[in-house]
Amino acid sequence: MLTTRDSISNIWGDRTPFEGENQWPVRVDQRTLEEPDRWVQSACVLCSNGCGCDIGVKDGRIVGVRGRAQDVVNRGRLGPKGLHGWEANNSAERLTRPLIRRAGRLEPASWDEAMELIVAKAKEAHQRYSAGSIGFYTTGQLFLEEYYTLAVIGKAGLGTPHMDGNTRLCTATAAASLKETFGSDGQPGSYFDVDSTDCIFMVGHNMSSTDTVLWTRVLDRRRTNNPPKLIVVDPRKTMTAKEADLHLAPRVGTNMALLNGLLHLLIEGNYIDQDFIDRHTIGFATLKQTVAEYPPERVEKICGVAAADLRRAAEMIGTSKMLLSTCLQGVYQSNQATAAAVQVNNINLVLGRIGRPGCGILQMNGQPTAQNTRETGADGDLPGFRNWDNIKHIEELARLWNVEPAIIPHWTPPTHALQIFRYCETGSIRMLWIQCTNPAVSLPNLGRIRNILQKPELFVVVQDAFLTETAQLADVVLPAAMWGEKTGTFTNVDRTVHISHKAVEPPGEARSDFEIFLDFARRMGLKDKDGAPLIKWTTPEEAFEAWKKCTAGRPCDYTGLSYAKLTGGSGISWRCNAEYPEGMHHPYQSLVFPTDPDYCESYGHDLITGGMVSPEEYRAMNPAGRAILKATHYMPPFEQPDEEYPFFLTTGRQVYHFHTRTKTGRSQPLVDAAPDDYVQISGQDAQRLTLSEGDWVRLTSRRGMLEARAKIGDIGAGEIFVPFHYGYWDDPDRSGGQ
Ligand SMILES: Nc1nc2c(c(=O)[nH]1)N[C@H]1C(S)=C(S)[C@@H](COP(=O)(O)OP(=O)(O)OC[C@H]3O[C@@H](n4cnc5c(=O)[nH]c(N)nc54)[C@H](O)[C@@H]3O)O[C@H]1N2
Ligand SMILES: Nc1nc2c(c(=O)[nH]1)N[C@H]1C(S)=C(S)[C@@H](COP(=O)(O)OP(=O)(O)OC[C@H]3O[C@@H](n4cnc5c(=O)[nH]c(N)nc54)[C@H](O)[C@@H]3O)O[C@H]1N2
Ligand code: SF4
Ligand SMILES: [Mo]
Repeated sequence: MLTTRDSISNIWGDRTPFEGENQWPVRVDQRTLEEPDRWVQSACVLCSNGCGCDIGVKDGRIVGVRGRAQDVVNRGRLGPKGLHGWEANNSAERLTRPLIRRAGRLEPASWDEAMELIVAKAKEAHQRYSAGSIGFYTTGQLFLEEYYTLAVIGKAGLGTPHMDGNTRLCTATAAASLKETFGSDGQPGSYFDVDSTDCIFMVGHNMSSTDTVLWTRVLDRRRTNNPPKLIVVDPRKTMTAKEADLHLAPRVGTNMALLNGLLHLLIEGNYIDQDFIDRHTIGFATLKQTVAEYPPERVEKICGVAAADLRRAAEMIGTSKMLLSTCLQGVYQSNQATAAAVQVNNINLVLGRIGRPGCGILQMNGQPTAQNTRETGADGDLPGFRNWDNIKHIEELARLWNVEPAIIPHWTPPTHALQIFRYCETGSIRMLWIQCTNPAVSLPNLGRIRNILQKPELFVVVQDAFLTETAQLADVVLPAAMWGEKTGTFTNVDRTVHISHKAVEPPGEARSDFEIFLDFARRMGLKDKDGAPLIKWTTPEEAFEAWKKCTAGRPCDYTGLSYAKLTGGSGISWRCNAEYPEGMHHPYQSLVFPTDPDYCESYGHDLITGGMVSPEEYRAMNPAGRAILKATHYMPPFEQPDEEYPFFLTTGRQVYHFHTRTKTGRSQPLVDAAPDDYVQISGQDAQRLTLSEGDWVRLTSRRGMLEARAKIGDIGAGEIFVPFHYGYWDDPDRSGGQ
């Protein structure tokens, strides 16, 4: 038994100050409850940071983890979730057998029975109502090989456009903003930028709680004689904001005005790099004209941020030599999400701060493998960042998979998750297969979602490791193997690919998602156009090799990677190919962006109306390898506080729990550290309502209701914050977000 540090009381551990690319000292964090008899290489799946770790195994059970000293992402460090979350694997509540609903009750069944029922329902729906009657709602937490298999089944086997991930609630905006600006998804920045930058700008990103190990890297940089400046934009005074040199606290939903104001000051103050703008971007004139309408005094009125503070932010950013910008849910889940994320891209671009050390953009992901959902097309996009609106890209995939181009859905944009649920509600989708996500807790408007999942005409399959709130509403439940119980690869925010080897057997009859998808394809008899099996791989490694072929020549080129290369050392970032065999920190170091009309992933949208830019319009714009500066005006949120509902409610995370707590809620130290929900409210509002710390509060909105204890302070007047982790399973008598 070894615990190198108490990550509950000391979340980030002790400081190891450093400066300079790749100079972050090693600190190996370990928590093992028994002495392992072997260690198995993996990476953590409790956030998108992607820390390299080894799984400690004794007598066929996981007994702990330790960080991998040689991994470039974390140099051995792990945060509280990483050090504790593995305990869920050993929970007695794991699903061990398939379940089928019979006479209203979920009852144990064999795999044959469960899979035959799923296949019969899928065939029936397909034959009677076409492939459009089958929908998939997947996740940001499976492995690359699993997603790619699923994507090929959906696109080339069934031909349904209705496939999306919970990444729609999460970081679809990151992808969308990168497509609008750079023509394709793919992270411009790298964690290495933290090592050398002199300025960090975090917008709506509570890094100290949600990417604890990346935050550790930031803190270690800031404890030197030459610390990078830190500017944080968040309505709450989070632990992240408390560390900042400058904290801008805009009203919820006003990012757009603040960022336009900042762009205006950067242009007006002549901090911009005109030569870079002329050579490497288009759209500057319109951007300049648009943001000119956001002088600091107007921004102050809209956002509540003092004009002097905005000026100071512009000066701090403008006078720096480098800039690392990050965005997360305070942008992506807020008003004008894509448009605001795009303005953050624009800030780096007008300053010419991209594609070199210390100069990056991290349009963050949240879930550990969200990047792969997008790359492989399991979210509806096309694999390898291909463009569904470009027939040449469709033909390429058809050749690769040996199918007719017509089967690959490309006649309309891919259906997004909320529209999939809408089709389930209206009845055109008859079968919904949910994997590795818990929408009965995590989708908006829960009452409605639970009603949809319970519709008798809708056949619902849920593939999970636990009998979640969602699984309880399913017609068939498939018990899934989790991380540690299967082999595969996944890619973190800064494109670093890790391999996670199988360490232990799954409990009971649980099977990996990979095996389940292969079995489905086999039983469905999915074939290519020569009558051979559509899915031509049987092991994760073979799937990875097939995936590599799909990425050749695309921005996310994996062709230089292999299981052997990923095993033994550190994770490696793409693009990784013959030209860059050790991967790339800055995919845009050449300053040629993937905006060429024949190459780009998307022709983009109007950021106010969402209307698509046509291929002809895009060609006329002729970006030809230059980044696109897209300008947008601020629009107030559709729903504003009023007399009946006087507060703005936002929801998010706290450090000790992951999402709906199916994992972290099964680790006693994490439960003890954060046992319950809370309602964060300002001191001013608490006084007015005569609320004291810990008092019970009932929140009601137009859509639901929730009861929890008050936590007072560190938030603006008129605003309320609630962690979204807490569902129903611990106290059925209490209202946890109805
Ligand atoms: N501990 C922990 N870490 C996690 C996760 C977890 O569940 N727990 N989940 C992972 C996942 S999937 C995700 S997506 C990430 C999310 O990570 P973050 O985005 O960092 O976390 P959130 O708490 O969702 O939201 C971030 C901040 O946005 C602020 N905010 C709200 N509205 C606005 C606004 O209008 N403007 C601005 N500027 N800020 C606003 C909130 O006050 C909040 O502090 O975390 C990942 N890491
Ligand atoms: N109110 C509010 N709602 C939100 C958010 C918010 O900030 N506020 N954030 C949104 C965001 S950013 C996110 S990412 C989502 C997260 O929402 P969810 O995806 O619903 O949350 P999780 O609890 O991570 O659900 C993952 C499920 O997969 C299961 N699982 C784990 N490993 C495996 C595996 O290997 N295979 C299979 N088949 N199952 C497995 C787990 O048991 C769990 O039930 O919530 C979104 N909803
Ligand atoms: S920062 Fe994220 S990936 Fe790293 S240990 Fe913590 S939860 Fe795991
Ligand atoms: Mo997320």
